[in-house]
Amino acid sequence: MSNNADIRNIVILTGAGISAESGLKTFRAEDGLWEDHPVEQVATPEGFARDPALVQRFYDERRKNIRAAQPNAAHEALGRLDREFSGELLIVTQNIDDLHERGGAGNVLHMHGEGLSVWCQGCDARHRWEGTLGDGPACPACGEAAMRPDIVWFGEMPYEMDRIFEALSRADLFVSIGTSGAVYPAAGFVQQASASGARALELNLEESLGSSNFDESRLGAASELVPAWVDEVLKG
Ligand code: BJW
Repeated sequence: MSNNADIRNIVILTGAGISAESGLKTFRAEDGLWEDHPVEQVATPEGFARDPALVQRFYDERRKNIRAAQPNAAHEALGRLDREFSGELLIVTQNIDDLHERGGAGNVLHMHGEGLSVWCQGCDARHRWEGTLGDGPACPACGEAAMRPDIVWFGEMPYEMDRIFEALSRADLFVSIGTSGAVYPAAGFVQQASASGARALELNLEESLGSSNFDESRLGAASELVPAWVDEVLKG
Protein backbone atom coordinates (compact mmCIF):
# COMPACT_ATOMS: atom_id res chain seq x y z
CA MET A 1 0.00 0.00 0.00
CA SER A 2 1.53 3.31 -0.97
CA ASN A 3 -0.53 5.74 1.12
CA ASN A 4 -0.12 4.45 4.70
CA ALA A 5 0.12 8.00 6.06
CA ASP A 6 -3.53 8.61 5.10
CA ILE A 7 -4.90 5.56 6.91
CA ARG A 8 -7.03 6.53 9.91
CA ASN A 9 -9.34 3.59 10.40
CA ILE A 10 -8.35 -0.06 10.03
CA VAL A 11 -10.51 -3.18 10.36
CA ILE A 12 -8.59 -6.47 10.49
CA LEU A 13 -10.24 -9.87 10.02
CA THR A 14 -8.24 -12.88 11.22
CA GLY A 15 -8.73 -16.62 10.77
CA ALA A 16 -7.12 -19.89 11.78
CA GLY A 17 -4.00 -19.24 9.65
CA ILE A 18 -2.73 -16.58 12.06
CA SER A 19 -2.63 -19.14 14.88
CA ALA A 20 -1.21 -22.01 12.78
CA GLU A 21 2.37 -21.12 13.71
CA SER A 22 1.35 -21.23 17.37
CA GLY A 23 0.58 -24.91 16.88
CA LEU A 24 -3.24 -24.63 16.58
CA LYS A 25 -4.63 -26.53 13.60
CA THR A 26 -6.55 -24.77 10.85
CA PHE A 27 -9.85 -26.25 9.65
CA ARG A 28 -9.53 -26.97 5.96
CA ALA A 29 -5.90 -28.07 5.59
CA GLU A 30 -5.29 -31.73 4.74
CA ASP A 31 -4.31 -32.45 8.33
CA GLY A 32 -6.79 -29.85 9.65
CA LEU A 33 -9.48 -30.08 12.31
CA TRP A 34 -12.20 -31.20 9.90
CA GLU A 35 -10.04 -34.13 8.78
CA ASP A 36 -10.77 -36.24 11.88
CA HIS A 37 -13.98 -34.48 12.90
CA PRO A 38 -16.44 -33.79 10.07
CA VAL A 39 -17.90 -30.31 10.30
CA GLU A 40 -21.53 -31.49 10.53
CA GLN A 41 -20.57 -33.68 13.50
CA VAL A 42 -18.86 -31.06 15.68
CA ALA A 43 -19.77 -27.60 14.36
CA THR A 44 -23.55 -27.64 14.02
CA PRO A 45 -26.34 -27.51 16.64
CA GLU A 46 -27.73 -30.70 15.05
CA GLY A 47 -24.39 -32.50 15.58
CA PHE A 48 -24.42 -31.41 19.23
CA ALA A 49 -28.01 -32.61 19.72
CA ARG A 50 -27.12 -35.97 18.13
CA ASP A 51 -23.93 -36.66 20.13
CA PRO A 52 -23.24 -34.09 22.85
CA ALA A 53 -20.48 -36.20 24.46
CA LEU A 54 -18.45 -36.27 21.23
CA VAL A 55 -18.79 -32.51 20.70
CA GLN A 56 -17.91 -31.78 24.35
CA ARG A 57 -14.79 -33.98 24.02
CA PHE A 58 -13.79 -32.16 20.80
CA TYR A 59 -14.02 -28.73 22.49
CA ASP A 60 -12.45 -30.01 25.75
CA GLU A 61 -9.39 -30.91 23.66
CA ARG A 62 -9.49 -27.55 21.81
CA ARG A 63 -9.63 -25.71 25.17
CA LYS A 64 -6.58 -27.63 26.37
CA ASN A 65 -4.67 -26.80 23.17
CA ILE A 66 -5.59 -23.10 23.38
CA ARG A 67 -4.24 -22.90 26.93
CA ALA A 68 -0.98 -24.56 25.87
CA ALA A 69 -0.44 -22.33 22.78
CA GLN A 70 1.57 -19.11 22.82
CA PRO A 71 1.08 -16.02 20.64
CA ASN A 72 3.42 -15.86 17.64
CA ALA A 73 5.11 -12.92 15.91
CA ALA A 74 1.92 -12.10 13.97
CA HIS A 75 -0.25 -11.78 17.11
CA GLU A 76 2.48 -9.73 18.77
CA ALA A 77 2.79 -7.40 15.78
CA LEU A 78 -0.97 -6.73 15.89
CA GLY A 79 -0.64 -6.09 19.64
CA ARG A 80 2.03 -3.49 18.81
CA LEU A 81 -0.21 -1.95 16.14
CA ASP A 82 -3.04 -1.73 18.68
CA ARG A 83 -0.78 0.13 21.13
CA GLU A 84 1.05 2.41 18.68
CA PHE A 85 -1.38 3.21 15.82
CA SER A 86 -2.83 6.67 16.37
CA GLY A 87 -6.01 6.03 14.36
CA GLU A 88 -8.86 3.58 15.00
CA LEU A 89 -8.23 -0.16 14.91
CA LEU A 90 -10.65 -3.06 15.30
CA ILE A 91 -9.57 -6.71 15.16
CA VAL A 92 -12.43 -9.04 14.26
CA THR A 93 -11.35 -12.63 14.73
CA GLN A 94 -13.06 -15.82 13.66
CA ASN A 95 -10.72 -17.65 16.03
CA ILE A 96 -11.85 -18.96 19.38
CA ASP A 97 -8.35 -18.80 20.90
CA ASP A 98 -7.20 -15.87 23.04
CA LEU A 99 -3.84 -15.34 21.30
CA HIS A 100 -4.66 -11.81 20.11
CA GLU A 101 -5.33 -10.74 23.68
CA ARG A 102 -2.23 -12.52 24.97
CA GLY A 103 -0.28 -10.92 22.12
CA GLY A 104 -1.23 -7.51 23.52
CA ALA A 105 -4.26 -6.47 21.43
CA GLY A 106 -7.14 -4.84 23.30
CA ASN A 107 -9.82 -4.13 20.73
CA VAL A 108 -10.77 -7.66 19.65
CA LEU A 109 -14.21 -9.07 18.71
CA HIS A 110 -14.63 -12.85 18.67
CA MET A 111 -17.37 -13.25 16.07
CA HIS A 112 -17.41 -17.09 16.30
CA GLY A 113 -17.27 -17.21 20.10
CA GLU A 114 -14.51 -18.07 22.54
CA GLY A 115 -12.97 -21.41 23.46
CA LEU A 116 -12.47 -20.36 27.08
CA SER A 117 -16.11 -19.32 27.50
CA VAL A 118 -19.11 -21.60 28.10
CA TRP A 119 -22.82 -20.90 27.77
CA CYS A 120 -25.47 -22.38 30.04
CA GLN A 121 -28.57 -23.49 28.15
CA GLY A 122 -30.44 -23.58 31.47
CA CYS A 123 -30.09 -19.96 32.60
CA ASP A 124 -28.33 -18.26 29.61
CA ALA A 125 -25.29 -17.28 31.72
CA ARG A 126 -21.80 -17.27 30.21
CA HIS A 127 -18.74 -18.19 32.27
CA ARG A 128 -15.01 -18.19 31.66
CA TRP A 129 -14.05 -21.89 31.67
CA GLU A 130 -10.61 -23.46 31.45
CA GLY A 131 -11.55 -27.03 32.36
CA THR A 132 -13.71 -29.68 30.72
CA LEU A 133 -17.45 -29.94 30.01
CA GLY A 134 -17.47 -33.63 29.00
CA ASP A 135 -17.89 -34.63 32.65
CA GLY A 136 -21.13 -32.58 32.92
CA PRO A 137 -20.21 -29.93 35.52
CA ALA A 138 -22.96 -27.84 37.12
CA CYS A 139 -23.43 -24.23 35.97
CA PRO A 140 -22.02 -21.93 38.70
CA ALA A 141 -25.09 -19.68 38.32
CA CYS A 142 -28.07 -22.10 38.23
CA GLY A 143 -26.63 -25.50 39.17
CA GLU A 144 -27.92 -27.27 36.05
CA ALA A 145 -25.58 -29.49 34.01
CA ALA A 146 -26.54 -27.71 30.80
CA MET A 147 -23.43 -25.89 29.65
CA ARG A 148 -22.22 -25.96 26.01
CA PRO A 149 -19.18 -24.41 24.34
CA ASP A 150 -19.75 -20.69 23.69
CA ILE A 151 -19.05 -21.21 20.00
CA VAL A 152 -20.97 -20.06 16.92
CA TRP A 153 -21.81 -23.16 14.90
CA PHE A 154 -23.13 -23.28 11.33
CA GLY A 155 -26.66 -21.93 11.15
CA GLU A 156 -26.17 -19.77 14.28
CA MET A 157 -25.80 -15.99 14.29
CA PRO A 158 -22.22 -14.74 14.74
CA TYR A 159 -21.59 -12.28 17.59
CA GLU A 160 -21.33 -8.49 17.31
CA MET A 161 -22.55 -8.20 13.70
CA ASP A 162 -23.92 -4.68 14.18
CA ARG A 163 -20.60 -3.39 15.53
CA ILE A 164 -18.70 -5.16 12.76
CA PHE A 165 -20.86 -3.79 9.92
CA GLU A 166 -20.66 -0.32 11.42
CA ALA A 167 -16.84 -0.51 11.63
CA LEU A 168 -16.60 -1.85 8.05
CA SER A 169 -18.68 1.05 6.78
CA ARG A 170 -16.14 3.54 8.24
CA ALA A 171 -12.90 1.68 7.48
CA ASP A 172 -10.39 3.10 5.03
CA LEU A 173 -8.30 -0.10 5.12
CA PHE A 174 -9.58 -3.66 5.47
CA VAL A 175 -6.98 -6.38 6.08
CA SER A 176 -7.73 -10.10 6.01
CA ILE A 177 -5.15 -12.42 7.60
CA GLY A 178 -5.01 -16.22 7.52
CA THR A 179 -8.53 -17.07 6.44
CA SER A 180 -9.70 -19.20 3.50
CA GLY A 181 -12.78 -17.08 2.73
CA ALA A 182 -14.99 -20.19 2.89
CA VAL A 183 -17.35 -19.10 5.68
CA TYR A 184 -19.96 -16.33 5.58
CA PRO A 185 -20.69 -13.68 6.71
CA ALA A 186 -16.92 -13.13 7.32
CA ALA A 187 -16.07 -14.00 3.71
CA GLY A 188 -18.26 -11.10 2.54
CA PHE A 189 -16.61 -8.41 4.71
CA VAL A 190 -14.10 -7.54 1.97
CA GLN A 191 -16.90 -6.62 -0.43
CA GLN A 192 -18.72 -4.60 2.22
CA ALA A 193 -15.58 -2.67 3.14
CA SER A 194 -14.68 -2.07 -0.52
CA ALA A 195 -18.19 -0.86 -1.31
CA SER A 196 -17.77 1.75 1.46
CA GLY A 197 -14.49 2.95 -0.09
CA ALA A 198 -11.87 0.99 1.88
CA ARG A 199 -8.76 -0.45 0.30
CA ALA A 200 -8.47 -4.19 0.87
CA LEU A 201 -5.30 -6.12 1.61
CA GLU A 202 -4.99 -9.87 2.08
CA LEU A 203 -2.12 -11.59 3.94
CA ASN A 204 -2.38 -15.37 3.55
CA LEU A 205 -0.24 -18.43 2.98
CA GLU A 206 -1.94 -19.12 -0.34
CA GLU A 207 -4.65 -17.60 -2.50
CA SER A 208 -8.01 -17.67 -0.70
CA LEU A 209 -11.43 -18.17 -2.27
CA GLY A 210 -11.92 -14.39 -2.16
CA SER A 211 -8.47 -13.24 -3.35
CA SER A 212 -9.83 -11.53 -6.47
CA ASN A 213 -11.88 -9.16 -4.27
CA PHE A 214 -8.75 -7.63 -2.72
CA ASP A 215 -6.74 -4.70 -4.08
CA GLU A 216 -3.57 -6.53 -3.03
CA SER A 217 -2.73 -10.07 -1.88
CA ARG A 218 0.58 -10.93 -0.26
CA LEU A 219 1.34 -14.63 0.04
CA GLY A 220 3.46 -16.10 2.83
CA ALA A 221 3.50 -17.02 6.51
CA ALA A 222 1.64 -14.68 8.86
CA SER A 223 4.63 -14.56 11.23
CA GLU A 224 6.61 -12.83 8.46
CA LEU A 225 4.00 -10.88 6.51
CA VAL A 226 2.18 -9.33 9.47
CA PRO A 227 5.18 -7.80 11.31
CA ALA A 228 6.47 -6.40 7.98
CA TRP A 229 3.07 -4.84 7.19
CA VAL A 230 2.72 -3.40 10.73
CA ASP A 231 6.15 -1.78 10.35
CA GLU A 232 4.98 -0.16 7.08
CA VAL A 233 1.81 1.23 8.69
CA LEU A 234 3.57 2.59 11.76
CA LYS A 235 6.24 4.26 9.63
CA GLY A 236 3.45 6.05 7.75
C1 BJW B 1 -2.01 -19.39 6.81
C2 BJW B 1 -0.99 -20.03 7.56
C3 BJW B 1 0.06 -19.22 8.00
C4 BJW B 1 -2.45 -21.50 7.04
N1 BJW B 1 0.07 -17.91 7.69
N2 BJW B 1 -1.96 -18.10 6.49
C5 BJW B 1 -23.80 -17.17 2.07
C6 BJW B 1 -23.55 -18.10 1.09
C7 BJW B 1 -23.48 -19.45 1.42
C8 BJW B 1 -23.65 -19.90 2.72
C9 BJW B 1 -23.89 -18.98 3.69
C10 BJW B 1 -23.97 -17.65 3.37
N3 BJW B 1 -24.19 -16.97 4.52
C11 BJW B 1 -24.25 -17.84 5.53
C12 BJW B 1 -24.08 -19.08 5.07
C13 BJW B 1 -24.07 -20.32 5.90
C14 BJW B 1 -22.82 -20.59 6.67
C15 BJW B 1 -21.64 -20.68 5.70
O1 BJW B 1 -20.82 -19.80 5.56
N4 BJW B 1 -21.49 -21.82 5.04
C16 BJW B 1 -20.35 -22.04 4.15
C17 BJW B 1 -19.84 -23.46 4.33
C18 BJW B 1 -20.72 -21.69 2.73
N5 BJW B 1 -22.55 -19.59 7.70
C19 BJW B 1 -23.11 -19.65 8.90
O2 BJW B 1 -23.90 -20.54 9.18
C20 BJW B 1 -22.77 -18.56 9.91
N6 BJW B 1 -23.96 -17.98 10.43
C21 BJW B 1 -24.74 -17.20 9.67
O3 BJW B 1 -24.47 -16.96 8.50
O4 BJW B 1 -25.83 -16.66 10.32
C22 BJW B 1 -26.78 -15.89 9.53
C23 BJW B 1 -26.32 -14.52 9.16
C24 BJW B 1 -26.76 -13.94 7.98
C25 BJW B 1 -26.37 -12.66 7.60
C26 BJW B 1 -25.54 -11.92 8.42
C27 BJW B 1 -25.11 -12.48 9.59
C28 BJW B 1 -25.48 -13.76 9.94
C29 BJW B 1 -22.02 -19.15 11.11
C30 BJW B 1 -20.65 -19.63 10.76
C31 BJW B 1 -19.99 -20.32 11.98
C32 BJW B 1 -18.61 -20.85 11.65
N7 BJW B 1 -18.14 -21.64 12.72
C33 BJW B 1 -16.82 -22.26 12.63
C34 BJW B 1 -16.63 -23.26 13.82
C35 BJW B 1 -16.68 -22.62 15.16
C36 BJW B 1 -15.36 -22.12 15.68
C37 BJW B 1 -14.41 -23.20 16.12
O5 BJW B 1 -14.80 -24.34 16.39
O6 BJW B 1 -13.21 -22.87 16.21
O7 BJW B 1 -15.79 -21.25 12.65
S1 BJW B 1 -16.52 -23.09 11.09
C38 BJW B 1 -14.82 -22.72 10.98
O8 BJW B 1 -14.56 -21.96 9.77
C39 BJW B 1 -14.53 -21.79 12.16
C40 BJW B 1 -13.69 -20.72 11.53
O9 BJW B 1 -13.74 -19.54 12.29
C41 BJW B 1 -14.27 -20.60 10.14
C42 BJW B 1 -13.36 -19.98 9.12
O10 BJW B 1 -12.22 -20.79 8.90
P1 BJW B 1 -10.81 -20.11 8.65
O11 BJW B 1 -10.39 -19.37 9.87
O12 BJW B 1 -10.84 -19.37 7.38
O13 BJW B 1 -9.84 -21.41 8.54
P2 BJW B 1 -9.49 -22.28 7.25
O14 BJW B 1 -8.87 -23.54 7.76
O15 BJW B 1 -10.63 -22.41 6.34
O16 BJW B 1 -8.39 -21.41 6.49
C43 BJW B 1 -7.12 -21.11 7.04
C44 BJW B 1 -6.35 -20.23 6.05
O17 BJW B 1 -5.13 -19.87 6.65
C45 BJW B 1 -6.01 -20.97 4.73
O18 BJW B 1 -6.32 -20.11 3.63
C46 BJW B 1 -4.50 -21.19 4.82
O19 BJW B 1 -3.83 -21.11 3.57
C47 BJW B 1 -4.08 -20.04 5.70
N8 BJW B 1 -2.85 -20.32 6.51
N9 BJW B 1 -1.26 -21.31 7.71
C48 BJW B 1 -0.87 -17.35 6.94
N10 BJW B 1 1.12 -19.69 8.74
